Formats: sequence, C-alpha cells, structure tokens
Amino acid sequence: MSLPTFIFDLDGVIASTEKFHYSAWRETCLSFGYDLTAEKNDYLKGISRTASLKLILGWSNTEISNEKFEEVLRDKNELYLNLLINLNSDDIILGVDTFIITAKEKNHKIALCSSSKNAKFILEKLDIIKLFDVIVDGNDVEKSKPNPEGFSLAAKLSNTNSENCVVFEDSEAGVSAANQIDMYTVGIGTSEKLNIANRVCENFKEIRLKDFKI
Ligand code: B16
Ligand code: MG
Repeated sequence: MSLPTFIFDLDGVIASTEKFHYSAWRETCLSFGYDLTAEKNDYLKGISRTASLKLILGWSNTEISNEKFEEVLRDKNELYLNLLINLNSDDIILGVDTFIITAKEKNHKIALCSSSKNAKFILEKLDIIKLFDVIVDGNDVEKSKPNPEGFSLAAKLSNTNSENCVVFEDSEAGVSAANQIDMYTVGIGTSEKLNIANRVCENFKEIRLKDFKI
C-alpha cells in the first residue's frame, strides 16, 4: 500500500477562524432580530455559506427574497473578511504546521478540503499555501460537506484511492462526508458530534506521523 495522503480541513483545523465565522453570523443575524447561540452555531461548522443561511432562516422563521438572500450572504462575508484583517501565522492551530512539514519530509501528499470560498486567501495570509499539493475549496464543488464531492475531488487530484486518505476535520459535516467514501477520519476538538470519526484528538499534540503507517 502506498503512503497515505493527508487531507486537512481549514477553518477549525488549520486556522482558528471559526470564532470569526460565528461573530460575523451573530452580527448578521442580529440585523434581523435573531440571536444565534453558540449551540446553534455548532451546526454551521463545515457547511457552506448558503446552506448556513438557509438553516438560520429556518431557525428564526424568517422569510426573505432571493435578492435579500444574496445581500445577507455578501454582508456576512464582508464582516468576516474585516475580522480577518489581522490574521497571521499566530492564528495557525497549535501543532498542525509542524505535523504537515514532517509529513511532507516523509513524502506524504498534503491536500486541503474546505467548504470556504476564502480558503486560498486565508492560506496566503497564514503564509502556508506552498505546503499544499492539492487545494479543493468552496469554489470547486457543487455540493458542500456533508456531501463527499470535495473529498473525492481532493483524492482524485492527489492520485490516491479514498481508502488511502486520512482526513482531519473539526465538523460533523466534514467527518460524515469523508466517512461516506471510506476515508480514515480524525476528529479534531472536543465536541461529542465528532464521535462518528475513526479517532478523535483534542489537538495535533496528540498525533504522531507513525500513527498512520498503513
Ligand atoms: P466561507 P471548513 C467552512 O470551512 C466553515 O467551517 C463554515 O463555518 C463556513 O460557513 C464555510 O467554510 C464557508 O465559508 O463563508 O468562508 O465561504 O471548515 O470546511 O474549512
Ligand atoms: Mg472546519
């Protein structure tokens, strides 16, 4: 069996940007009188901007025109991008960059699979875009997580069978997507929602490259 390819999620695995998504959604929601709780926000992790707004409108019993829908999406993204102004390499999640560099030295392919349409911008800002052999983001797929389309594409572009890919994800939607095509999944974080993963780790300090010798 060839060396496994490692596929990383972005928000919540590489970059500590989930708090900015939450702040931007919270402010957006308050503009139409809805208080988005942290518990509800957990369901937005890993899913696309459009799918997030559809869920929010359902929870808040809000109906808006298609035009307004697009306007709210633009507003949310503008707020989010403003919160990223000072993003820098200090916002890389503890240990993930060291893990990637060690894996590259041992010839593992490194891929990104993110639902975010801002993924390349964020990787540039963090100054780690060059570490990735393959990047699949929200601009490359029709169906976002929990649909496995992005992970399938990342495996294909890495020339790796999906069974030989290891996925690091902080969201239930992402773990579920990768599980559907028999990738080995590692949930990153402490949420009980991650218990559907093959393995759950609080952070990359618990993970060693030798754990994945197949
Ligand atoms: P954007 P990931 C996901 O990124 C985030 O978890 C999710 O909260 C966000 O709504 C989604 O990207 C879309 O992001 O609005 O930047 O296009 O975790 O898949 O890297
Ligand atoms: Mg994520």
